[in-house]
Amino acid sequence: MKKSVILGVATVAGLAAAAATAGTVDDVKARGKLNCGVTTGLVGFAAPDANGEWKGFDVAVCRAVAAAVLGDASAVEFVPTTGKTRFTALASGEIDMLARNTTWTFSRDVDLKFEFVGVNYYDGQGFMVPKALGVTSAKELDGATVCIQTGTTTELNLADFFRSNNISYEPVPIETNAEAQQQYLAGACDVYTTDASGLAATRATFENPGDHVLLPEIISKEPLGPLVRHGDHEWGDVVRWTLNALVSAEELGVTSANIDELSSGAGDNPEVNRLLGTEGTLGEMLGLDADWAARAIKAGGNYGEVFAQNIGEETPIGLARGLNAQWTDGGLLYSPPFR
Ligand SMILES: N[C@@H](CCC(=O)N[C@@H](CS)C(=O)NCC(=O)O)C(=O)O
Repeated sequence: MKKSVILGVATVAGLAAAAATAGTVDDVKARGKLNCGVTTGLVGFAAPDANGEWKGFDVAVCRAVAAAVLGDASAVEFVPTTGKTRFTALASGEIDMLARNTTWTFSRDVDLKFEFVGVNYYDGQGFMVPKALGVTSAKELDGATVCIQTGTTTELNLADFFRSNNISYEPVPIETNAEAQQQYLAGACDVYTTDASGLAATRATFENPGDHVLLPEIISKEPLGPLVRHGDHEWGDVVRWTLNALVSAEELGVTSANIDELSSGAGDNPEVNRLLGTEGTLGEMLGLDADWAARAIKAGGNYGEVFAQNIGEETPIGLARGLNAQWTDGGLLYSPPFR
């Protein structure tokens, strides 16, 4: 068992090393389409709507990159991946980037040979239980059956948490969120544990969300962000600075409502002008044109607009900005400067 796990990891790293030599920016341009790895479906983050169109907070990152590189936010092939398949899909070159509630960890960066380009959602692992169980703390879960997605940090944190609290659990391994939801609602497990944002998104789709409670414990740090293969720095820069453009746009007050006016050079803030390409040559340095960031921001709005529209307090998912507020509002979002 152990051997096959080690071999599996070695294979992913080997694939990544092989695929990283290719110039992904050129591949994407030549293909005319961005292959973007997402979840198999998590409403609010990445899921097809009634018309089969992918929507969500992570989907917005894919669309922003496609808009920046290809000038078309719809030029994206969304490739569904599970917790287990996502890394092989990226390492093998099947996808150009992964934008799927993936936690930035040491071993994924260093050992699996990926490059996290930033964080688009600061999260932590939580627990959901049926209200009827009467449980008020995760420490009361001794002996519980727990639905848990394989190939995730969730699995590892769960083992750490129960061990350090000297309690035991019985894992019910599952592959996708849809399966977790089904198993949990059918009573196959007492508890569902995953990133708190995933729990909120899952609970929002329940017929009676009020029958389920999120326990107070958040047992880990889960900085979620987009990633690419190690070694292709030009591509890493494109994805990193596209994400930064969305974050900076919010900080600088660039919105869907004023971007057309500001992109015509009407603004008098020099950083906004550099971001939108009316001053300086940042786009050229990235191998793109001057309007790359303006297009990325227009695709779905700035970071705050993307958040509010897909997962914010006015949506059924109802997430507060919390740690994902701008640093100027007491949160952790902090884009390096555009200069
Ligand atoms: N952040 C954790 C967990 C990510 C994860 O797989 N979350 C599940 C539960 S929200 C998910 O995205 N499921 C969607 C799917 O199955 O496609 C990790 O990177 O390992």
